[in-house]
Amino acid sequence: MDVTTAAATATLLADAGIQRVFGLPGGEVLVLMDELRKAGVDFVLMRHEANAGIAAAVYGKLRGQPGVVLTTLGPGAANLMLPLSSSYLDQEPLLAISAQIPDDFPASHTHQLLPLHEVYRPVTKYVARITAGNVCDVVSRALADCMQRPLGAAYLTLSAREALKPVETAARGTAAKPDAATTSARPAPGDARGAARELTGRLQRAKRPLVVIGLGTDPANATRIRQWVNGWDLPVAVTPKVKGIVDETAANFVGVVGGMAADDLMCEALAAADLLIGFGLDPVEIDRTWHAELPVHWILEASPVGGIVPPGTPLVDHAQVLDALLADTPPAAWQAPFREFQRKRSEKLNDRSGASDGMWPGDIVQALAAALPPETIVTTDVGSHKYLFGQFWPSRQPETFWMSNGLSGMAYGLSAAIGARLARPDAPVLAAVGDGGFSMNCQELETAERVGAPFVTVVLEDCSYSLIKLSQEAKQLEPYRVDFGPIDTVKMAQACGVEGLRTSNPDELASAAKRAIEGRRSLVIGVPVGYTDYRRVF
Ligand SMILES: Cc1ncc(C[n+]2csc(CCOP(=O)(O)OP(=O)(O)O)c2C)c(N)n1
Repeated sequence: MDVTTAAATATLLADAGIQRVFGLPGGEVLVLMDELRKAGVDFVLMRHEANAGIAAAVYGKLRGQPGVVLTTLGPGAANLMLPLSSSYLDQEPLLAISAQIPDDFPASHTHQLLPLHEVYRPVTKYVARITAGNVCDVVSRALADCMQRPLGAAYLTLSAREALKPVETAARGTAAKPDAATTSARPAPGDARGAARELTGRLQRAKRPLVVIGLGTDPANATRIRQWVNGWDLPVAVTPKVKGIVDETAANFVGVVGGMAADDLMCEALAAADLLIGFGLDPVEIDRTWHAELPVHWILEASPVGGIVPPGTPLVDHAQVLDALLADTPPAAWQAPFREFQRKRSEKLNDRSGASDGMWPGDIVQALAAALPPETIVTTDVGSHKYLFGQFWPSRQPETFWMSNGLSGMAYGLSAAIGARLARPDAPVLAAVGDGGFSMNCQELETAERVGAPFVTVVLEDCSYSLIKLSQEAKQLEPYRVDFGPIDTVKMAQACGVEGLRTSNPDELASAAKRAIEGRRSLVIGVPVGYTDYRRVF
């Protein structure tokens, strides 16, 4: 019996271990959607394609495979720019598939016709048209490319007409199944032992070394990294996207670098180091230029996003380097050289002088961190609250903290929480979002309920795009068009079928969040905050 191109696409995805595709359909993708259903791949129906793409990417990264998002042509496909850009800059593997106008339509047919391949090529690793003649190769290659480090995106189109065509015999079963575990293996031509030896030599001479771990680090190496930095008592910092790769409550943890709260302090700490070790450090996360101005000893296993490898830096396998280091004894003993920075960092959370009437930002983080289990997955949106949580949420386990940082795109937090909850059905999930970001996609709370992905959302309410308001102030500009009126968070939650409450009491916040997480229920908690309080925490 003839296999259609849509059926072959669905089977290839199912065979690659894809269990869910996220999206929002149009008439032109219904056949592929139906084939996915028949192949046992669930369709997670969302309320905006951008949200579906973000949820898919986080879901995929947590499962060690590409997330898949499916949209219609024209407007649905156009809504993919945000998640594809996010996947590109934040290394979250995402395969986007949309419909497209068939090639053999008359040239005068311009309805919903966009140059999608040309638009998405610069932010993806692979773009192709699925046809009856190439379906196996194209789908397999797209899945594999997403998982090559640096992880990223691929974009495929399938027209409704092509979807129905029988697969050409030559195209059947020609492609090997992509295996996420092997495709994500890095090419590591460099000399790992040599790199470890050189690093040990530099550490022997250093008085104030600081290991800075970044996005180009595979969480699979977390155990080795912890053994190394803890066993050698090395001061360690992380960028936001790898929060949790080391235990942030440990004595050797210096802080989060890369534009979060207390960034001036972190930059001072970086400048005070006499050996900066950029372990998988990727400048895509850093909004200043210290990575280019300070001498960094890079330990990279793949090129950073953007492909610029610092001159003279060999690419080496991190696991091999770490194994070689662990086979050695510490070359020196360091006397907590960043103690003063660590003290000042934690003081920031508790300096309430001149605090507003809102809940003190430090209390929000500390109350929730004390109440929720260490395996809680935290997602944030983008804004002042992201800087707060990015710096001060004490991540304790790998892959438990998710934010948009390379792109820094608002409306990430709730979508990421849905993806995380579906990927890790047993993990508690907390989304911390601003009231601006919340109003961009709070309708996905209904999605979360419908697809069985409950999580707790804390909305920091200050009726403003506060990060931008603070930036206006810093530039000594007049306050202008950065405030908005309140939208009742509690009613919004209830309108989506989710329980909501508002509190100004940290204990009530913590116990409500805890109860909801223990009861595996969704809950939205509105917390009034004063935007001026962020000034002190930053
Ligand atoms: C899609 C998108 N639009 C605009 C911005 C610019 N921007 C960054 S933070 C921010 C304010 C976010 O406000 P809110 O969600 O209320 O969070 P808060 O800063 O108040 O914590 C804006 C508009 C962005 N990063 N992403």
